[in-house]
Amino acid sequence: MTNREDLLKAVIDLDEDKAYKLVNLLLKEGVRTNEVIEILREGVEVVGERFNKKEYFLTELVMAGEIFSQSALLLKPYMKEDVNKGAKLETVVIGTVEGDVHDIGKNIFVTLLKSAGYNVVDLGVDIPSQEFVEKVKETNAKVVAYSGLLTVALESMHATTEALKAAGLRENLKIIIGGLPVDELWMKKAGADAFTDNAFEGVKIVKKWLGGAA
Ligand code: B12
Repeated sequence: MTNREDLLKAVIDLDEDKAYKLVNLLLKEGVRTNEVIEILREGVEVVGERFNKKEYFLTELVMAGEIFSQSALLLKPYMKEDVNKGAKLETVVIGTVEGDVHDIGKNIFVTLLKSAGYNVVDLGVDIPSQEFVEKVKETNAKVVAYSGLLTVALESMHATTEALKAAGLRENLKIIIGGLPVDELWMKKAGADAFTDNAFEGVKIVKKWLGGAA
């Protein structure tokens, strides 16, 4: 088995120590953070499928989340090398929308945006629409980003955009949504301008909007 396959297996088997060793090994071998994240994601996706089939339970979901979060910390120093600096220090407001507490993917996107030189205001998880509105107003942000992994997050994303519209803030604002289930339909229903399930792609989109080296 290659180290990549070993890592995938370690995540699926929830073998924490082995997973961290392999992440470090791959990084030392020069494998890009993007690729390591994709392997980890594939692993937690299998964990999610097993959870659906009732082969794994909430404890295993928590474990999978922990493995991903800790691995993301190992990746952090390498991410800086994998994104180019943005030209301007514009502000991006981000949060996981109301009803959803998944934040591992959001945190990866936040790290990448910061590495690219943006000023990121991370509201956290389970954020009511009004909190997004207040922060956008306060910071004069040109981009707002919603993260969400649960089906119910779509309703919250829609509500947040409606609240931004009601506050008269939508016109000069770009909205990007991200998370495992997002697609074009979600983007339309959420009233957003862009979507992606890849944090690196997300940074490229933000750069296109705000300026900065591609
Ligand atoms: C870990 C995990 C948890 C952890 C979360 C820990 C944490 N701090 O985030 C815990 C245990 C808390 C949890 C709880 C629950 N979970 Co959960 N969880 C997962 C799991 C296994 C992995 C998610 C993950 O972190 N993936 C890795 C990250 C890196 O991927 P990602 O989020 O997609 O992020 C990438 C991109 O999407 C992107 N990105 C993410 N956000 C954003 C935002 C922007 C703007 C951009 C540009 C990019 C971007 O960047 C990342 C890197 O590219 C998934 C299974 C799966 N297939 O994903 C289930 C899953 C999401 N959970 C699920 C469920 C059902 C739940 C619970 C309801 C379980 C329960 N019975 O209590 C609760 C809900 C709690 C709540 N209110 O939110 C379901 C959702 C089903 C659905 N359709 O709604 C899933 C799909 C599992 C399944 N197959 O059933 N969960």
